[in-house]
Amino acid sequence: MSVSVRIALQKSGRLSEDSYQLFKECGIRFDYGTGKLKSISSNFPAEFLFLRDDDIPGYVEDGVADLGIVGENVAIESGRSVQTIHRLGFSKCRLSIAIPRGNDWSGLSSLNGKNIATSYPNLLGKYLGEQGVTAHIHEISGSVEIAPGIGLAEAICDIVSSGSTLMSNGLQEVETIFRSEAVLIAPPSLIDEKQALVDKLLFRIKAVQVAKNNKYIVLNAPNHALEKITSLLPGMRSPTITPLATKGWSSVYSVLNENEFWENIEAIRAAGAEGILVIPIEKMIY
Ligand code: PRT
Ligand code: ZN
Repeated sequence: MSVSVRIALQKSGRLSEDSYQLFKECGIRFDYGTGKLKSISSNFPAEFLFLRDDDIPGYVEDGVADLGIVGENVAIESGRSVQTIHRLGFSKCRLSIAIPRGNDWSGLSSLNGKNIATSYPNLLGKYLGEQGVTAHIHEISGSVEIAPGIGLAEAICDIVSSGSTLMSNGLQEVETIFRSEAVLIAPPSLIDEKQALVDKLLFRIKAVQVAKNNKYIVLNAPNHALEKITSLLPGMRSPTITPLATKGWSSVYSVLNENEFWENIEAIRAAGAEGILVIPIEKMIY
C-alpha cells in the first residue's frame, strides 16, 4: 500500500478557512464541510481529519495524525510531545492578563496572592513562575472575561485579538504573556516515506508564503534613471530590462517585498519611473 500523510485540521472555527485555503493554494484538493469528519485528497497522498482544535496535539502525539494545524497557544498549553515545524502566519493573537478597568496596576507583583481565571493554566503558570509571582490560577473552559464581574477572580488571562471583548466587559489589558499564530505541528519523528511527503508539502507552503510577501512590478523608465531604479528593485537575482519602442526608454520587470513596498515605490517614482504596474504573485520558487 502506498504511504500517505494524515493531516488534522480544525473542523470549524477561527483556523478552518485559512487552513483549507492554504492547501488549496498548495494545489492539494480535498472536500470539506457538511459534517465531514474525514476526506482523502484527489491529487496528493494525504488524508484530512476534521477535529476540535484542542484534540489535535494529542492525535499528533499519538501518531493518529502525522501533521496538524493549531494555534501555537493550544500546542504549547496541551503539553503534548509535538514539534512546531512551520509557522503559518495566520490567526495571530496574544495571550494577555487583564484586570477591571480603573483598578490600580503597579506591575505583575500586584497579582501576588490574587485569583486569575484562565483557560490556559499551563502557559500562565509557567509565566508567573518565571516572573516570581505567586497567584491562584482558576481554570475555566470558556467565558473567562466574565470572571471578575461575578467575583470569581481579580484578573483574567485570555486570548486577545482586537481587544474589543475585553473592552466590552470593562477590562483592560495589562500584560502580554505569549504571542501566537497558527502553526504546523508534527510528532518528534516520522518514517522516511512520510517525512518525504511532509518535505514536499513544506516546499509548497513556503512557495505560497513567499509569493504572498512579494509583488511583481512592471514599469517604464528613462534610461538615465535605470541605475537608480534598479538599485531599489533587487528582484530575485536582478531586474529584467528591455528597451521600449520609444527611444531612450526601457521597461523594467522585478519583484518587490511587501515590507519595503511603499517606501521603495515612492523612491522609484521620484527617480522618474512611469506606468508602474503591481501584480500579485501566485507562487514563488527560489
Ligand atoms: O471548536 P474548537 O474547539 O475547534 O475551537 P475553539 O472555539 O476552541 O477555538 P477558536 O476557533 O475560537 O480559535 C482557534 C485559535 O484561533 C485559537 O486557539 C487562537 O490560536 C486563534 N485566535 C485568534 C483566537 C482569536 N484570534 C480570538 N480572538 N482565539 C480566540 N479568540 C477569542 C478570545 O478567546 C476572546 O474570547 O476571541 C475573543 C477576543 O477577541 P477580540 O478580537 O475581541 O480581542
Ligand atoms: Zn478549542
